[in-house]
Amino acid sequence: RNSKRQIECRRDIDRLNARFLGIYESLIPPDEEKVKQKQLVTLLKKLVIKEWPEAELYIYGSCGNSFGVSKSDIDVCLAIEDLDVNKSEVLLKLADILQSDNLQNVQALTRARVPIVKLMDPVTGISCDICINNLLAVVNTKLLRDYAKIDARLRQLAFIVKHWAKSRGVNETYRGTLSSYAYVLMCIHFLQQRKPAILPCLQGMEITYAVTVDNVECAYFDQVEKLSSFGSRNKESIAQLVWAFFNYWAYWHDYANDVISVRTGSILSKRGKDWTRRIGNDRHLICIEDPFETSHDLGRVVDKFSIRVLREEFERAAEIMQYDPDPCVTLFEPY
Ligand code: 3AT
Ligand code: MG
Repeated sequence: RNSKRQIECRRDIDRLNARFLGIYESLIPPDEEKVKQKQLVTLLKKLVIKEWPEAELYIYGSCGNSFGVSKSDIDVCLAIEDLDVNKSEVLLKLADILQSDNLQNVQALTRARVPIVKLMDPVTGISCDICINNLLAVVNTKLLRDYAKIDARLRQLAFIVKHWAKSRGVNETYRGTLSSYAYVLMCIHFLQQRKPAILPCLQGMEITYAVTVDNVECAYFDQVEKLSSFGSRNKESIAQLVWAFFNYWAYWHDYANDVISVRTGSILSKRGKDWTRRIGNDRHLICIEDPFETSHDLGRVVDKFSIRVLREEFERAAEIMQYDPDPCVTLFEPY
Protein backbone atom coordinates (compact mmCIF):
# COMPACT_ATOMS: atom_id res chain seq x y z
CA ARG A 1 0.00 0.00 0.00
CA ASN A 2 2.91 2.26 0.74
CA SER A 3 4.26 2.07 -2.76
CA LYS A 4 0.79 2.77 -4.15
CA ARG A 5 0.66 5.94 -2.07
CA GLN A 6 4.10 6.91 -3.32
CA ILE A 7 3.00 6.50 -6.91
CA GLU A 8 -0.07 8.67 -6.30
CA CYS A 9 2.07 11.26 -4.62
CA ARG A 10 4.48 11.21 -7.55
CA ARG A 11 1.53 11.76 -9.90
CA ASP A 12 0.37 14.76 -7.86
CA ILE A 13 3.82 16.31 -8.07
CA ASP A 14 4.03 15.66 -11.81
CA ARG A 15 0.62 17.26 -12.26
CA LEU A 16 1.63 20.29 -10.21
CA ASN A 17 4.85 20.64 -12.20
CA ALA A 18 2.92 20.56 -15.44
CA ARG A 19 0.61 23.27 -14.09
CA PHE A 20 3.51 25.54 -13.11
CA LEU A 21 5.22 24.98 -16.45
CA GLY A 22 1.94 25.83 -18.18
CA ILE A 23 1.73 29.12 -16.28
CA TYR A 24 5.36 29.86 -17.13
CA GLU A 25 4.76 29.18 -20.85
CA SER A 26 1.67 31.38 -20.88
CA LEU A 27 3.70 34.31 -19.51
CA ILE A 28 6.54 34.14 -22.08
CA PRO A 29 6.26 36.92 -24.68
CA PRO A 30 5.46 35.52 -28.14
CA ASP A 31 8.00 35.99 -30.94
CA GLU A 32 5.85 38.66 -32.68
CA GLU A 33 6.08 40.77 -29.55
CA LYS A 34 9.88 40.48 -29.46
CA VAL A 35 9.96 41.53 -33.15
CA LYS A 36 7.81 44.59 -32.40
CA GLN A 37 10.07 45.57 -29.50
CA LYS A 38 13.09 45.39 -31.80
CA GLN A 39 11.30 47.51 -34.41
CA LEU A 40 10.54 50.20 -31.86
CA VAL A 41 14.13 50.25 -30.62
CA THR A 42 15.40 50.49 -34.22
CA LEU A 43 13.12 53.49 -34.79
CA LEU A 44 14.36 55.12 -31.58
CA LYS A 45 17.98 54.55 -32.61
CA LYS A 46 17.36 56.23 -35.93
CA LEU A 47 15.87 59.29 -34.23
CA VAL A 48 18.56 59.53 -31.57
CA ILE A 49 21.51 59.18 -33.96
CA LYS A 50 20.38 62.25 -35.89
CA GLU A 51 20.77 64.46 -32.83
CA TRP A 52 23.60 62.61 -31.02
CA PRO A 53 25.69 60.75 -33.63
CA GLU A 54 28.05 59.29 -31.01
CA ALA A 55 25.35 57.98 -28.69
CA GLU A 56 24.38 54.34 -28.10
CA LEU A 57 21.01 52.93 -27.17
CA TYR A 58 20.83 49.87 -24.92
CA ILE A 59 17.86 47.78 -23.85
CA TYR A 60 17.97 46.99 -20.14
CA GLY A 61 15.51 45.67 -17.56
CA SER A 62 13.15 42.81 -18.21
CA CYS A 63 13.17 43.04 -22.03
CA GLY A 64 16.93 42.60 -21.99
CA ASN A 65 17.47 40.28 -19.04
CA SER A 66 15.08 37.53 -20.31
CA PHE A 67 12.83 37.82 -17.24
CA GLY A 68 10.19 39.90 -19.01
CA VAL A 69 6.65 38.60 -19.23
CA SER A 70 4.41 39.35 -22.19
CA LYS A 71 3.29 43.01 -22.49
CA SER A 72 6.16 44.42 -20.41
CA ASP A 73 7.30 47.98 -20.98
CA ILE A 74 10.70 48.39 -22.61
CA ASP A 75 13.46 50.04 -20.60
CA VAL A 76 16.02 51.81 -22.77
CA CYS A 77 19.23 53.57 -21.81
CA LEU A 78 20.67 56.37 -23.93
CA ALA A 79 24.43 56.38 -23.41
CA ILE A 80 26.16 59.67 -24.17
CA GLU A 81 29.92 59.75 -23.66
CA ASP A 82 30.12 63.42 -22.72
CA LEU A 83 30.52 63.29 -18.95
CA ASP A 84 29.08 66.70 -18.18
CA VAL A 85 25.83 66.24 -20.06
CA ASN A 86 22.94 67.95 -18.43
CA LYS A 87 20.48 65.07 -18.18
CA SER A 88 17.41 67.30 -17.94
CA GLU A 89 18.37 69.18 -21.09
CA VAL A 90 18.99 65.96 -22.99
CA LEU A 91 15.68 64.50 -21.82
CA LEU A 92 13.73 67.60 -22.82
CA LYS A 93 15.42 67.66 -26.22
CA LEU A 94 14.74 63.93 -26.64
CA ALA A 95 11.08 64.41 -25.71
CA ASP A 96 10.83 67.09 -28.40
CA ILE A 97 12.31 64.82 -31.05
CA LEU A 98 10.04 61.90 -30.16
CA GLN A 99 6.94 64.06 -30.07
CA SER A 100 7.61 65.37 -33.57
CA ASP A 101 7.86 61.79 -34.79
CA ASN A 102 4.31 61.01 -33.74
CA LEU A 103 5.15 58.91 -30.74
CA GLN A 104 2.41 59.29 -28.16
CA ASN A 105 2.11 60.18 -24.47
CA VAL A 106 5.64 61.59 -24.55
CA GLN A 107 6.57 62.92 -21.12
CA ALA A 108 9.92 64.00 -19.72
CA LEU A 109 10.12 63.21 -15.99
CA THR A 110 13.25 65.20 -15.21
CA ARG A 111 12.80 65.23 -11.44
CA ALA A 112 12.24 61.52 -10.84
CA ARG A 113 14.84 59.52 -8.86
CA VAL A 114 15.88 58.06 -12.21
CA PRO A 115 14.97 60.84 -14.70
CA ILE A 116 13.34 59.43 -17.84
CA VAL A 117 11.30 60.15 -20.93
CA LYS A 118 8.18 58.01 -21.25
CA LEU A 119 6.49 57.28 -24.54
CA MET A 120 4.03 54.97 -26.25
CA ASP A 121 4.35 53.69 -29.79
CA PRO A 122 0.88 53.96 -31.40
CA VAL A 123 1.75 51.32 -34.01
CA THR A 124 2.61 48.50 -31.60
CA GLY A 125 1.02 49.82 -28.40
CA ILE A 126 4.32 49.25 -26.59
CA SER A 127 5.34 51.69 -23.85
CA CYS A 128 8.92 52.61 -23.27
CA ASP A 129 11.01 54.49 -20.67
CA ILE A 130 14.30 56.05 -21.76
CA CYS A 131 16.93 57.03 -19.21
CA ILE A 132 20.37 58.58 -19.67
CA ASN A 133 23.73 56.95 -18.89
CA ASN A 134 22.38 54.38 -16.43
CA LEU A 135 25.08 51.93 -17.46
CA LEU A 136 25.16 49.93 -14.24
CA ALA A 137 21.63 48.82 -15.05
CA VAL A 138 22.80 47.76 -18.51
CA VAL A 139 25.55 45.64 -16.94
CA ASN A 140 23.33 44.08 -14.26
CA THR A 141 20.87 43.26 -17.06
CA LYS A 142 23.62 41.27 -18.78
CA LEU A 143 24.47 39.47 -15.53
CA LEU A 144 20.86 38.36 -15.05
CA ARG A 145 20.57 37.29 -18.68
CA ASP A 146 23.78 35.25 -18.37
CA TYR A 147 22.52 33.49 -15.24
CA ALA A 148 19.28 32.65 -17.04
CA LYS A 149 21.21 30.81 -19.77
CA ILE A 150 22.76 28.36 -17.31
CA ASP A 151 19.69 26.50 -16.07
CA ALA A 152 16.11 26.77 -17.36
CA ARG A 153 14.74 26.49 -13.83
CA LEU A 154 15.89 30.03 -12.98
CA ARG A 155 13.68 31.62 -15.60
CA GLN A 156 10.76 29.34 -14.63
CA LEU A 157 11.08 30.12 -10.93
CA ALA A 158 11.55 33.87 -11.48
CA PHE A 159 8.50 34.09 -13.77
CA ILE A 160 6.36 32.33 -11.16
CA VAL A 161 7.71 34.50 -8.33
CA LYS A 162 7.25 37.74 -10.32
CA HIS A 163 3.73 36.68 -11.33
CA TRP A 164 2.92 35.90 -7.70
CA ALA A 165 4.40 39.25 -6.54
CA LYS A 166 2.41 41.24 -9.10
CA SER A 167 -0.82 39.35 -8.32
CA ARG A 168 -0.37 39.87 -4.59
CA GLY A 169 0.63 43.54 -4.80
CA VAL A 170 4.14 43.06 -3.40
CA ASN A 171 6.08 44.27 -6.47
CA GLU A 172 5.57 47.99 -5.80
CA THR A 173 8.69 49.83 -4.62
CA TYR A 174 6.77 53.08 -4.13
CA ARG A 175 4.67 51.24 -1.52
CA GLY A 176 7.64 49.67 0.23
CA THR A 177 7.73 46.26 -1.41
CA LEU A 178 10.40 44.82 -3.70
CA SER A 179 11.38 45.49 -7.32
CA SER A 180 11.38 42.79 -9.98
CA TYR A 181 15.16 43.09 -10.01
CA ALA A 182 15.27 42.24 -6.28
CA TYR A 183 13.02 39.19 -6.77
CA VAL A 184 15.23 37.85 -9.56
CA LEU A 185 18.32 38.26 -7.34
CA MET A 186 16.47 36.34 -4.60
CA CYS A 187 15.82 33.53 -7.08
CA ILE A 188 19.45 33.43 -8.28
CA HIS A 189 20.76 33.36 -4.73
CA PHE A 190 18.30 30.63 -3.78
CA LEU A 191 19.43 28.42 -6.69
CA GLN A 192 23.10 29.04 -5.81
CA GLN A 193 22.33 27.68 -2.33
CA ARG A 194 20.56 24.45 -3.33
CA LYS A 195 22.41 21.23 -2.57
CA PRO A 196 23.66 20.29 -5.13
CA ALA A 197 23.78 23.85 -6.47
CA ILE A 198 21.67 24.69 -9.51
CA LEU A 199 23.58 27.89 -10.29
CA PRO A 200 27.26 28.77 -9.82
CA CYS A 201 28.55 32.10 -8.52
CA LEU A 202 29.74 33.81 -11.72
CA GLN A 203 31.51 36.63 -9.88
CA GLY A 204 33.58 34.08 -7.96
CA MET A 205 34.96 32.44 -11.10
CA GLU A 206 37.65 33.24 -13.66
CA ILE A 207 37.03 36.70 -15.12
CA THR A 208 36.15 36.73 -18.81
CA TYR A 209 34.17 39.97 -18.86
CA ALA A 210 35.14 43.20 -17.10
CA VAL A 211 33.99 46.79 -17.35
CA THR A 212 34.28 49.74 -15.02
CA VAL A 213 31.12 51.79 -14.79
CA ASP A 214 30.70 54.84 -12.55
CA ASN A 215 33.87 53.76 -10.69
CA VAL A 216 32.41 50.34 -9.97
CA GLU A 217 34.35 47.31 -11.23
CA CYS A 218 31.98 44.84 -12.80
CA ALA A 219 33.72 41.55 -13.57
CA TYR A 220 32.64 37.93 -13.87
CA PHE A 221 32.76 34.73 -15.91
CA ASP A 222 30.40 35.24 -18.84
CA GLN A 223 31.18 32.19 -21.01
CA VAL A 224 28.01 30.62 -19.70
CA GLU A 225 27.54 28.27 -22.66
CA LYS A 226 30.29 26.23 -20.99
CA LEU A 227 28.10 25.84 -17.89
CA SER A 228 25.00 24.38 -19.48
CA SER A 229 25.19 21.17 -17.46
CA PHE A 230 26.14 22.88 -14.19
CA GLY A 231 22.84 22.17 -12.43
CA SER A 232 22.18 18.73 -13.87
CA ARG A 233 23.14 16.86 -10.68
CA ASN A 234 20.23 18.53 -8.97
CA LYS A 235 16.95 16.97 -10.12
CA GLU A 236 14.53 19.23 -8.25
CA SER A 237 11.46 20.17 -10.23
CA ILE A 238 9.91 23.60 -10.51
CA ALA A 239 7.09 22.72 -8.08
CA GLN A 240 9.61 21.66 -5.43
CA LEU A 241 11.65 24.80 -5.99
CA VAL A 242 8.65 27.13 -5.72
CA TRP A 243 7.69 25.40 -2.47
CA ALA A 244 11.26 25.62 -1.11
CA PHE A 245 11.68 29.25 -2.19
CA PHE A 246 8.62 30.43 -0.26
CA ASN A 247 9.45 28.17 2.64
CA TYR A 248 12.90 29.75 2.85
CA TRP A 249 11.59 33.33 2.89
CA ALA A 250 8.72 32.43 5.24
CA TYR A 251 10.53 30.36 7.87
CA TRP A 252 14.26 30.00 7.35
CA HIS A 253 15.73 33.34 6.37
CA ASP A 254 17.27 35.13 9.35
CA TYR A 255 15.92 38.64 8.85
CA ALA A 256 17.75 39.96 11.91
CA ASN A 257 21.27 38.99 10.82
CA ASP A 258 21.54 37.90 7.20
CA VAL A 259 22.24 39.55 3.87
CA ILE A 260 21.78 37.53 0.70
CA SER A 261 24.62 38.04 -1.76
CA VAL A 262 24.65 36.83 -5.36
CA ARG A 263 28.12 38.35 -5.74
CA THR A 264 29.65 35.88 -3.27
CA GLY A 265 27.08 33.10 -3.70
CA SER A 266 26.63 33.07 0.06
CA ILE A 267 24.94 34.68 3.04
CA LEU A 268 26.80 37.64 4.55
CA SER A 269 26.23 39.18 7.94
CA LYS A 270 24.47 42.50 8.39
CA ARG A 271 27.10 43.39 10.97
CA GLY A 272 29.90 42.90 8.41
CA LYS A 273 28.21 45.37 6.09
CA ASP A 274 27.24 47.78 8.85
CA TRP A 275 23.61 47.31 7.91
CA THR A 276 22.41 46.76 11.46
CA ARG A 277 20.82 50.13 12.07
CA ARG A 278 18.65 52.53 10.22
CA ILE A 279 20.65 55.20 8.42
CA GLY A 280 18.51 57.87 6.81
CA ASN A 281 15.80 56.01 5.02
CA ASP A 282 17.70 52.72 4.76
CA ARG A 283 16.26 50.40 7.39
CA HIS A 284 17.74 47.12 6.15
CA LEU A 285 14.76 45.03 7.30
CA ILE A 286 15.37 42.56 4.47
CA CYS A 287 18.84 42.68 2.98
CA ILE A 288 19.63 41.95 -0.66
CA GLU A 289 23.09 43.08 -1.76
CA ASP A 290 23.39 44.51 -5.26
CA PRO A 291 25.92 42.35 -7.15
CA PHE A 292 27.94 45.38 -8.35
CA GLU A 293 27.04 48.36 -6.15
CA THR A 294 27.78 46.42 -3.01
CA SER A 295 26.85 49.25 -0.65
CA HIS A 296 23.39 49.17 -2.16
CA ASP A 297 20.70 47.17 -0.37
CA LEU A 298 17.75 46.41 -2.66
CA GLY A 299 15.66 45.91 0.45
CA ARG A 300 16.10 49.54 1.42
CA VAL A 301 12.65 50.48 0.13
CA VAL A 302 11.07 48.19 2.72
CA ASP A 303 9.76 49.85 5.89
CA LYS A 304 8.37 48.52 9.16
CA PHE A 305 4.85 48.22 7.74
CA SER A 306 5.71 46.72 4.37
CA ILE A 307 8.08 44.14 5.91
CA ARG A 308 5.06 42.69 7.70
CA VAL A 309 3.06 42.60 4.50
CA LEU A 310 5.94 40.89 2.69
CA ARG A 311 6.55 38.28 5.37
CA GLU A 312 2.85 37.51 5.67
CA GLU A 313 2.73 37.01 1.91
CA PHE A 314 5.75 34.66 2.01
CA GLU A 315 4.03 32.70 4.79
CA ARG A 316 0.75 32.60 2.91
CA ALA A 317 2.52 31.30 -0.20
CA ALA A 318 4.42 28.66 1.80
CA GLU A 319 1.20 27.46 3.46
CA ILE A 320 -0.56 27.24 0.12
CA MET A 321 2.28 25.22 -1.38
CA GLN A 322 2.14 22.90 1.62
CA TYR A 323 -1.59 22.36 2.11
CA ASP A 324 -3.72 23.79 -0.67
CA PRO A 325 -5.20 21.16 -3.01
CA ASP A 326 -4.94 23.58 -5.95
CA PRO A 327 -1.97 25.84 -5.24
CA CYS A 328 -1.68 27.09 -8.82
CA VAL A 329 -4.95 28.99 -8.45
CA THR A 330 -4.80 30.15 -4.83
CA LEU A 331 -1.19 31.34 -5.02
CA PHE A 332 -2.01 33.97 -7.64
CA GLU A 333 -5.38 35.13 -6.31
CA PRO A 334 -5.60 38.93 -6.46
CA TYR A 335 -5.16 40.52 -3.05
P1 3AT B 1 9.38 44.39 -14.84
O1 3AT B 1 9.08 43.20 -15.67
O2 3AT B 1 9.35 45.69 -15.58
O3 3AT B 1 8.60 44.38 -13.57
P2 3AT B 1 12.26 44.84 -14.73
O4 3AT B 1 13.30 43.76 -14.66
O5 3AT B 1 12.22 45.65 -15.97
O6 3AT B 1 10.88 44.14 -14.38
P3 3AT B 1 12.30 47.28 -13.24
O7 3AT B 1 11.41 47.87 -14.29
O8 3AT B 1 11.95 47.42 -11.80
O9 3AT B 1 12.48 45.72 -13.48
O10 3AT B 1 13.77 47.80 -13.41
C1 3AT B 1 14.37 47.92 -14.66
C2 3AT B 1 15.85 47.59 -14.57
O11 3AT B 1 16.55 48.57 -13.84
C3 3AT B 1 16.18 46.28 -13.89
C4 3AT B 1 17.57 46.51 -13.41
O12 3AT B 1 18.50 46.32 -14.48
C5 3AT B 1 17.57 47.97 -13.08
N1 3AT B 1 17.27 48.23 -11.66
C6 3AT B 1 16.03 48.33 -11.11
N2 3AT B 1 16.13 48.62 -9.80
C7 3AT B 1 17.43 48.72 -9.53
C8 3AT B 1 18.19 49.03 -8.37
N3 3AT B 1 17.58 49.32 -7.21
N4 3AT B 1 19.54 49.04 -8.48
C9 3AT B 1 20.15 48.80 -9.64
N5 3AT B 1 19.50 48.51 -10.78
C10 3AT B 1 18.18 48.48 -10.73
MG1 MG C 1 10.77 47.11 -16.66
